[in-house]
Amino acid sequence: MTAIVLTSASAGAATLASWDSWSDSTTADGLDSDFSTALVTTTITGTAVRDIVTNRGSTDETFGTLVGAVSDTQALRMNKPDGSILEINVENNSGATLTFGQLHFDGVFTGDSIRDFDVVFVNVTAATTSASLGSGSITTDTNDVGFVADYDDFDVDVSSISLNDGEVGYFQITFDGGQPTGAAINSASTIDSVAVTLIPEPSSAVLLGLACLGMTSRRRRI
Ligand SMILES: [Ca+2]
Ligand SMILES: [Ca+2]
Ligand SMILES: [Ca+2]
Repeated sequence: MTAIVLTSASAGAATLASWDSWSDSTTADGLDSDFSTALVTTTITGTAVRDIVTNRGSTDETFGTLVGAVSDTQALRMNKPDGSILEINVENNSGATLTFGQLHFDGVFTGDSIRDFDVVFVNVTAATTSASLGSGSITTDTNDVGFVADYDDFDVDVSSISLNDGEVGYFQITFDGGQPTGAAINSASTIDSVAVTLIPEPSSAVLLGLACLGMTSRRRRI
């Protein structure tokens, strides 16, 4: 029994939803994920959403550093003004409380575009906003030309965030650090290979283990 509990509890994070090919055809209702478990409804919206570009994309085959992206050449180009936000929306339809694991993404910028980011979680149902979950800066170099390239990897620990069954919320990534006085009008910031992971509820594994123990006990009594 002990072995079953440990195996279940240490199964690790599972991908909840991901965006890599950006094959969404209608942006007005949010950018549909390429993959999403049946547990949730997910979209990406926000003022930073500009368009899907087919001649850019991260080629490192990971969501952040999480292995799994197919690394096609499509990516999300962002609007440049400081304060532009992306919202990764999650509606919990699972019937249980979900605890998130990590938020992963790849990013690159060119010229004077936005590059610093900060992540919070807004629980719409509970009307609460978390403290900062993480921040960082997208860098660029001569290899990261903003087209098809090996983008920078970002992994943000969001395991302090849970969403109850039926609740709606979103991870809000706010971008900053642009230099709009510059003349580089062709510069852009691009994000790709976005994924949110889930930590399996340890309590479920424990309950499963206890249920098995109970069955064993009853069997022994028979
Ligand atoms: Ca891609
Ligand atoms: Ca859509
Ligand atoms: Ca990556």
